[in-house]
Amino acid sequence: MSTQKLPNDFVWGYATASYQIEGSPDADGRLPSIWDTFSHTAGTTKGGDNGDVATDSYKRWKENVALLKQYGVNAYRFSFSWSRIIPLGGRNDPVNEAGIKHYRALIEELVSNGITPFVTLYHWDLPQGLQDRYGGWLNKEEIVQDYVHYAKLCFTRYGDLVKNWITHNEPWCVSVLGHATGVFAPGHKGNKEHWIVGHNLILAHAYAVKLYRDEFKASQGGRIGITLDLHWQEPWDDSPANVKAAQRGIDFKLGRFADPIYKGYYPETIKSIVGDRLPEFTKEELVVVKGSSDFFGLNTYTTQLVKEGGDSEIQGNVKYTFTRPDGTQLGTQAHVPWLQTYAPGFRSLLNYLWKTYNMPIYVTENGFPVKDEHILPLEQVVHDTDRIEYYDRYLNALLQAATEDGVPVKSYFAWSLLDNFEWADGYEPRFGVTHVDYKTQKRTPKESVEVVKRWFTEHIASS
Ligand code: GBH
Repeated sequence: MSTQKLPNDFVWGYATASYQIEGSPDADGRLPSIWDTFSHTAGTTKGGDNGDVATDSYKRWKENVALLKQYGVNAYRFSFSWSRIIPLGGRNDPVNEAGIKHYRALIEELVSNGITPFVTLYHWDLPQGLQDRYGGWLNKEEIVQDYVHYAKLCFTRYGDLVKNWITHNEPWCVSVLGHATGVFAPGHKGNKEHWIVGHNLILAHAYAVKLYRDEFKASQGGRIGITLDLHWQEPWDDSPANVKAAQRGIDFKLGRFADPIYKGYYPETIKSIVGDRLPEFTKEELVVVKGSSDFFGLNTYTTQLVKEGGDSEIQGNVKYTFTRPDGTQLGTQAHVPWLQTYAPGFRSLLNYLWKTYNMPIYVTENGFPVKDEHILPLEQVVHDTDRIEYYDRYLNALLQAATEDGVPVKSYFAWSLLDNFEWADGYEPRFGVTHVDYKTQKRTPKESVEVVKRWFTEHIASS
C-alpha cells in the first residue's frame, strides 16, 4: 500500500441533493418542482415513492450537520431547491425570503463547524412553473436568462460564505433520462429534444459562470464549475473495433458536455451520427462556453465494458456489459443493476480526464448501495462489508492517481450522507453511510463511516 499522502488542503466529505433528502414540499412558500409532479404521476417510480418526506432534512438539517461533524469531514456538498428560493422560478417572479433564510442558516451552521459548503445550484428539480410556462430546458431564450437570474441571486445572498459553486449536476441525466428515455422528470421520450436540452444546459451553465467571473469572483474569491458523470468505459477486449467503440461511448456520455466546455466544440463522432439534430453554438456563445469551468467536477460509480454495435444512438451505438471475455464478472454487484465495484477503472478515468482536459478534478460523488440492504435487519445493515470494500478500493485508486500518476485530484465526496430518495428507484437502493429508518427518521451510522474517516485521517498530510 502506498505510504504517500494527499495534500493537507484535500477536500472530503459527503454529498446529498435537495429533492432526495428534504421533504416538506409545501413548507414556507415552496412550490412544486418537476420531480414533485413526476414522482406523483402513476408508474414513474418504484412503489410509487416520492420525495414528500424523504429524510425530512428540511426540518432536520441541524441533525445532519451534527452527523457531518461527528464523521470528521471538512466539506459537505448539497443542492438548493430552486423553487424554495424562487417558487415559480422566473426572473420576474417573487423571491421567497423564507427559502433563502433556510439555506442561509444551513450554510452558517456548516461554516461555524469548520465544514466547507459546496453548493450545487441545479440537481434536477426545476421549478414546475418554468416547465409549464415555456417547456423548461427546451426553451433556450427563457431558461438561460431565468437560470442566470437564479444563480445571481444565490451568489448575492450566499457568496460571502459559499466559495465553491457547481452549476449543474450531471447534465447527461437531465438531457437523456429526462428527455430521451423518459425515466426521469419531466419524462419526455425521443431522439431530438435531449440534444437541445443538453445544449441549453451548457449555455445556462456558461452564462452563469460568466456572470460570476464578471461580477463576483474578484470580491468573493470563489470557484465555479460543472459536475459531469461517467462510468469509465473500458474496451471489452483489445480489438480495434471495441477500442474505438469505447471512445465513442465516452464521447456520447461525457464528451458531449466536456468537449464544448473545456475545448470549445462538440466531438466529431457525435456530429457525424447526429447531424443537424445537434444544435450549433453561435460565435458569441462559443466565446462564453469555451473555458467556462474552473475545474472538472466528476461523479463516477463504476466501469462498463464496451463492445461495438447495437443501435442505440443515445449511447453512440455501443453495447455495455459487466461480463469479461472469460465469463467472469467485473466486480461486486451492488443493489442497482448498473453498478459493480471496479476501482482500477476509477484510476483510469482520473488519468483520462487529466490527460484530455488538463483541469484540476473535484470528485463530487462516488458510492455504493449494498445488495438487499433494504430488507436486512439493522444489525446487519450497519455491518456494510461491500460498501467498506468499495470505499477502501476507490480511495486507494484515487490516492494512486494523485500520488503515483500525478493527477491533480482536489476533492472526494462520498454519496451519500444518508440513505435517501433514489429517484425512479424510490427508497429501495440505499446509498447512505447513515441508515435512515423511514418510519421514525432515526439515523444510524453504518460501519463504513469509521472506515472512511480513518482512511482520510491516515492519508491527508498534516501540513
Ligand atoms: C448520481 O447519478 C446522482 O447525481 C445522484 O442524485 C444519485 O442519487 C446517485 O448518482 C446514485 O444513483 O441510466 O436509465 O440506467 C449517477 C448516474 C444516473 C447512474 C441514473 C444510474 C440509472 C438509470 N446515474 N442511472 S439508467
